[in-house]
Amino acid sequence: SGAAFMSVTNHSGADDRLIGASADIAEKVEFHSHSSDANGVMRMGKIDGGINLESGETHVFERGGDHLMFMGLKQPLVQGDTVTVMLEFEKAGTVSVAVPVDHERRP
Ligand SMILES: [Cu+2]
Repeated sequence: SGAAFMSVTNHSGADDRLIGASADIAEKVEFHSHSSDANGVMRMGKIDGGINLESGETHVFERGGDHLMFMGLKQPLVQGDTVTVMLEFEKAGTVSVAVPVDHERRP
């Protein structure tokens, strides 16, 4: 699997909701969150029901926080390639995002 990070800002002037994502390179793309359990161990879990984005709001997907998870990669992610991710919004519809593959970036 692989993960993608980005920040998404709602410039539409109306409240919206990010309800799904997809990419050609993966069977499916899920929204995940990170949280620490009672023992301080970080666990990630699927975010159900999408992500609310009020007008003007920015949602950040970042390492150690919420992220897009590519499940069932169909091909290796090659350094320097660009992956097209389709974000699906309740009102704005589908928006495509070009995500550069970067195996070297660290927080
Ligand atoms: Cu994940």
